[in-house]
Amino acid sequence: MIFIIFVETKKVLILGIDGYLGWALALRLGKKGHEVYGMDNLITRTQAMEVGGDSAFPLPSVEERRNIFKRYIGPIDFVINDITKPNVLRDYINKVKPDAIVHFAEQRSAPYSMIDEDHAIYTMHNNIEGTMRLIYAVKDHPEIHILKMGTMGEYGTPNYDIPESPYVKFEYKGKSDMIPVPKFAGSWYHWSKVHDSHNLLFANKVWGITVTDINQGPVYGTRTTDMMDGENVIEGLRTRIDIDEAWGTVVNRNAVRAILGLPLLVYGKGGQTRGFISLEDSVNALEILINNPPKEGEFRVVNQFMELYSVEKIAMLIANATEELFGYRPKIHYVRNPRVEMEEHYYNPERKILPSLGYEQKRFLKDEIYSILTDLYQYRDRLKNFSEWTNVKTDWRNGRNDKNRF
Ligand code: USQ
Repeated sequence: MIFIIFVETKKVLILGIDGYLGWALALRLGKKGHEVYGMDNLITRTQAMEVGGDSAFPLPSVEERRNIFKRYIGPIDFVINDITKPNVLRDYINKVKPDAIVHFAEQRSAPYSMIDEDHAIYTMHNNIEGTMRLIYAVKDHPEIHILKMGTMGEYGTPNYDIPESPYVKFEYKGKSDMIPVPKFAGSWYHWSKVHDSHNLLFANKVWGITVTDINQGPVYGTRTTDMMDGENVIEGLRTRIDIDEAWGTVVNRNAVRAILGLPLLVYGKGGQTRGFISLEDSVNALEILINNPPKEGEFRVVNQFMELYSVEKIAMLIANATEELFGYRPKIHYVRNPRVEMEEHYYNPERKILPSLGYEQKRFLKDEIYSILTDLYQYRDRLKNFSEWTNVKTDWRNGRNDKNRF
């Protein structure tokens, strides 16, 4: 007997389509026959350069991206615009009438938000305002499913199991009530996402908008299956990969340091534990959440991560793989932690929703690190230009620029 699985195709609007996750998700959705619409103000391209970085792989222009997408994947509408501007989003949503909107269009770097007062205020303004524009654009449209990319860092590292729900029971002096899950973020960036989550929760309560609030851990990886032609990556389909101190996350950035023969950086004791997820698994999870929306008017919280690792363990995995692939072993430097965070702590977030939707992890960090190192190695001459900017630059405690920074 032959079973045919029918997946309804949808119109999906990706805000932040030019980014690491946005582009990778666009490829996936396009490949699966969904109609892909995207908007981006391209600011990450400029902001990465502001701090001495750039994508590890050269990034095609928007025009080139549109063309290569059409050639390999299918039709796409990729609009350059800023969602924080009045009416931009409302007008585009009214034109496209999407089934789902995935919101990545935010300043996504914790260090960038901690550089100084101006960067902190920019982060708050940009992130909160963009989400508020989205909320007002869809307030009368509960039929549109909003998937908001938040972060596991909204919770901080509490000494209790992190629930996967908007509310939790709170007891005080013999009385109890359901309150929003307490959060204690670790940077202005992470706090901006907490404020976003609260604003969305309030809009859900008042107007019944339909939301999946995704709390994702740090993402790693240089490719997804949608960028591949057999064993080879189609270079023009690659997504941006940041590797500098502000925009590169701990796995990708230390992988570049390994390629360049620099010591891997572990902040403080290195016991900081996070819920990591590969780019491939992130895209798979988002696809499942889009295909399985919550009920109209529901606010669904999803903790999106696959494996818990300490940053020390990650450095060891990278050192081992580098030695195996290239015959030298990078040193591991334990540097004074530039952040204010716990370096040893309990960490046990709940994760039920994705498994309940049939989600299965496809990539594991201990294996994926080999493809990351192999991909980056091809670009080592380009990466040498950014080596200085992979060093520690931003110190949470002084809250201003390193004097040699710019
Ligand atoms: N760390 C090191 N060495 C480094 C860089 C970082 O030990 O060279 C440590 C940090 O102290 C931190 C952990 O690694 O404890 C993670 O840092 P990160 O730079 O990989 O990630 P983070 O700044 O927390 O932010 C990243 C993304 C952000 C996303 C977040 C998910 O930039 O957009 O929201 O991961 S989470 O960490 O769960 O909040």
